[in-house]
Amino acid sequence: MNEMKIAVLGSEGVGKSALIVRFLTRRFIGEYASSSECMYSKRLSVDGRQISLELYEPCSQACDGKSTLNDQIHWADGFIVVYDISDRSSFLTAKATVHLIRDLQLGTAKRDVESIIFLVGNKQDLCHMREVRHEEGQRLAGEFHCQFYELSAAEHYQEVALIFSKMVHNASMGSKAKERRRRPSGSKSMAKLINNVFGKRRKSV
Ligand SMILES: Nc1nc2c(ncn2[C@@H]2O[C@H](COP(=O)(O)OP(=O)(O)OP(=O)(O)O)[C@@H](O)[C@H]2O)c(=O)[nH]1
Ligand SMILES: [Mg+2]
Repeated sequence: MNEMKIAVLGSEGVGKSALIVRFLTRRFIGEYASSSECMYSKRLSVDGRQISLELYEPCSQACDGKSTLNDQIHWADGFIVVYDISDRSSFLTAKATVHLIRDLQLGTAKRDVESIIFLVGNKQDLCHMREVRHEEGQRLAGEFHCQFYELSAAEHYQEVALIFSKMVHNASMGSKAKERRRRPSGSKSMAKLINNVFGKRRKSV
């Protein structure tokens, strides 16, 4: 069984949990507790191979510390960097994150990092409140040679599923020679996930 580790990064409230849970359950669930980091596990079959997939979402507050982000970058096989198209500051955070991933990955391994970083502009349904133009996302992705998607976790299940399966495919093609680090936290049980989903109410967008 191959192991695969994907980190879903981005500033607070951009929809990281929404995207992950949409992929895992097909459902859009609007509210999540965000006080702790989360690890989600799923087994799936890709190109005829069994893969044990781990999706990691750091606590967004802790994400500010560069050393923590460094750990996540060394741990993961692939990165989904999310911003909210209606929040320019989240785009700037995404830019800094992509920058750091490229720097660290290029510094530690000579493998092709382009296919394992996806830049994702979420909340496309809020286009009437848009602060980041589609072309800006495209340009940033072009600059860093990563893949760019714009979508809505709330409205587009197919696109969300496509992104995750593409990432799993791309990351599984990459070299597995990278030394494994300990994962940042333990796996999240379904009970904890459900707790997270229903445990805390937050203002809807
Ligand atoms: N309109 C709209 N709202 C969304 C979308 N995706 C997420 N949201 C909302 O944005 C808010 C934050 O979503 P989360 O999934 O908790 O975001 P997060 O990035 O996990 O946030 P933290 O864990 O707090 O860092 C919630 O109120 C979601 O309902 C989307 O595609 N469209
Ligand atoms: Mg979250």
